[in-house]
Amino acid sequence: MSAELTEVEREFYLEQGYLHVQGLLTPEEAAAYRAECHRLAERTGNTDATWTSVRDTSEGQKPRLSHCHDVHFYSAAFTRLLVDERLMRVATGIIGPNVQLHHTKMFIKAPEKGSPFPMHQDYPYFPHQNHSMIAVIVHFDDAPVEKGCLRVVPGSHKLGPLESVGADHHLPTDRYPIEDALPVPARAGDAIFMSYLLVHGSGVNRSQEPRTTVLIQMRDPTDIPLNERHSSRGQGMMLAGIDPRESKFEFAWERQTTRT
Ligand SMILES: O=C(O)CCC(=O)C(=O)O
Repeated sequence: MSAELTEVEREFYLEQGYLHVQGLLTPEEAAAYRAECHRLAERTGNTDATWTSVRDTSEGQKPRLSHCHDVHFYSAAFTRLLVDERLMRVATGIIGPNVQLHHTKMFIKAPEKGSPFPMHQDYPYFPHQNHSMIAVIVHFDDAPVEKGCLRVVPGSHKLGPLESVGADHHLPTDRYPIEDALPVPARAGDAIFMSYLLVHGSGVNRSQEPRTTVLIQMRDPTDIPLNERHSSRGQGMMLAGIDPRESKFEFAWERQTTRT
């Protein structure tokens, strides 16, 4: 890790596997991003992303979760968010000076029945050799417990990859019930960073308000993916520093061609 984090932040992240940064964005910035998300959801229509294992639960009401993958391909506001210096201070502090985009996704948990996320690690979706991958969940409105805030198992990143079940790769619900995990309630403008090995999930949004977030997944560019299943638009874009793997640049007229 670089010296970008404070000592307290560094210790907390290393021990717990996540870091809750309060007020990373101002309330005004969060409100503007929130409006951008809701406009995007209106433009892109019904894109429910409720996990298969919870689709038919929740007291007979179908849970709802609006979703958009690769948000930075829909609005330049999100492209600016990706390289926000306050976000990159923490990302480089955890990953190192070079930070590469893996993917982004917006989630709007509907009021009253906003879908839960079963407890899981992000690891099985995009395993990497050195486990440099982290996510940050940027909150654009308040996410108290009743809104289905993020829940984590502190320190679980130290367990390494765990065996997951089902098509959506969640952890066995009897061993990892959502209710037993630590709630991390957040305010609009807060950002929660976490290792892709951290066991996490979130509950149902039972409140009258939607819960609006964007999740950004990032890695060290030298970390090697163990499979190529999870590709996204813009993957590989550098958010901080450089890609040290780059092959030497050549101007077009310097290239050797075999044509005569
Ligand atoms: O937004 C949340 O509550 C959790 C999202 C999550 O865990 C994921 O997308 O992997």
